[in-house]
Amino acid sequence: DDDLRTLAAAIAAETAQWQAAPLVPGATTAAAWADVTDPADRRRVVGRWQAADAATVERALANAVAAQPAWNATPAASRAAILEHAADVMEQQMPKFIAMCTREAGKTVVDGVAEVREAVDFLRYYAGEARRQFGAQALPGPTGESNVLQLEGRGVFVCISPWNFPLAIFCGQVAAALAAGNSVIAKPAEQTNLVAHAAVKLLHEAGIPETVLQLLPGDGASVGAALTSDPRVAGVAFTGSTATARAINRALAARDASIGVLIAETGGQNALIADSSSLPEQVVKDAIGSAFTSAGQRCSAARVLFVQDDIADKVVDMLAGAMAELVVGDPGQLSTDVGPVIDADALGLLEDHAGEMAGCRLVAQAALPDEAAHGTFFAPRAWEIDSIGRLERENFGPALHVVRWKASELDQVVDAINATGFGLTLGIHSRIDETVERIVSRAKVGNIYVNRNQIGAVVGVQPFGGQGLSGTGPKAGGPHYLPRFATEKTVTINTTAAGGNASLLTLGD
Ligand code: UN1
Repeated sequence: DDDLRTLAAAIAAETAQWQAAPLVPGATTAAAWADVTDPADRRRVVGRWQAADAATVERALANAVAAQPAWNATPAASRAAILEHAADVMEQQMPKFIAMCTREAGKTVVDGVAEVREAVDFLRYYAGEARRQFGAQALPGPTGESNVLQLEGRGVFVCISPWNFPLAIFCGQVAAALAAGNSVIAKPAEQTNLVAHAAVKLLHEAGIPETVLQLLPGDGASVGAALTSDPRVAGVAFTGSTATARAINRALAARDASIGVLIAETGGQNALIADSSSLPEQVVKDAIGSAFTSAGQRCSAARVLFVQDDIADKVVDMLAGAMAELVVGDPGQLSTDVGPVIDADALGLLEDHAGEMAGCRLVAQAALPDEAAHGTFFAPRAWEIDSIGRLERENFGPALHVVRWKASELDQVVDAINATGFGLTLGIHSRIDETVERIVSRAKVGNIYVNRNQIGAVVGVQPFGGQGLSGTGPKAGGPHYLPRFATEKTVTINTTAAGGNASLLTLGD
């Protein structure tokens, strides 16, 4: 706690005005600057940013194409070493990056620590995976022949990252694409350009060439669409809404000269199933942690708590009591549990949802402090509803729903969750092994958490990502992610031919 207090003081001392502009060698953007304001208090300007214009996008693509062969030819271990160095530097600059996450994205201090930790973990993890997976692999074959399989970069990769993990997911996508030998054009979410800009600067200082990693702030309709429709782009890593993933997929498919790959992590309609053998205190604690941490703005967050009827009254009462204790407010204060939502649009969608829930029983609503009036805050709420199918969309914020179920309905509960089409996280609370196994085998989801909270997947430990409407895979922070950013090359050499070509056997080391 003392460490946290020291950190909070260091964060509070970070009062710089930050800037984000395109980072594209050889281009000058004349576009106007826009203010960035603090989600906790919209009167506070924390910096300004500038969107890339069309000429800057074009220059970035040309730079990226020209830079990729030399980067791809750089040994994977050298690429990894740069990313590992960047991870060390980022760790040293933790207060600055946490302050950016707090002031630009409204993250609490505790969330900010987790955010920087995860970014550092991603940099180190994909560096390690590049060292492990990118050496040439000799394959067995007939005598007189050598067969080698090697991974290399696909070309130019575009990384389109979300505002809810403005540093962690940004660094995860970029690190994987770079480690695999691609040149990268990063287009961060418009809400969080400042932290992305600082991350790119840090990576450049660590040794990534400026044409190998470029930053293009801007909106999806102009900058994003210009990138994804361009046949020079070999692949796109995207985290965000299912609708945007579909649009990117269509844009990639429509290009005549190139097919392109999409690696997408998208939304969820995540459930927590608690049966009557579970402990109500633990169910409530984990439901609250999973639904309201990060103001519910995680794709992994719990949205629907399915509670078995014989413990439902107790759980609902305890949930209401615990929600009344939630401290909503300034994310820079260590006492705050729930900060603001990202912007006025997000708040509007949540208020619309509250309107749609008007006919349902409101289980609880946390209190908003007076200062919240200046920020984009949504009071955490829980409603009782009759079925998960009643939710028409993912409600990306501190909104939880409770559904009661009877012992005979376990399979129907899982089928109803599957029927949403989303398949990201699932929480199970039960002390009956058969029940857990039955749910695990039937559920079409990517990450299942038993008797604990269902957020906070750890890089390399809990590979993260969903199925169906929740994403294409492979899972971030897992062993299959990095190869998806690469293309495979098989080289077969006749070793009996004059000259032997024996020296080629070290190809790709
Ligand atoms: C997301 O919200 O986009 O498991 C991903 C977690 C995080 C990933 C969430 N590691 O909550």
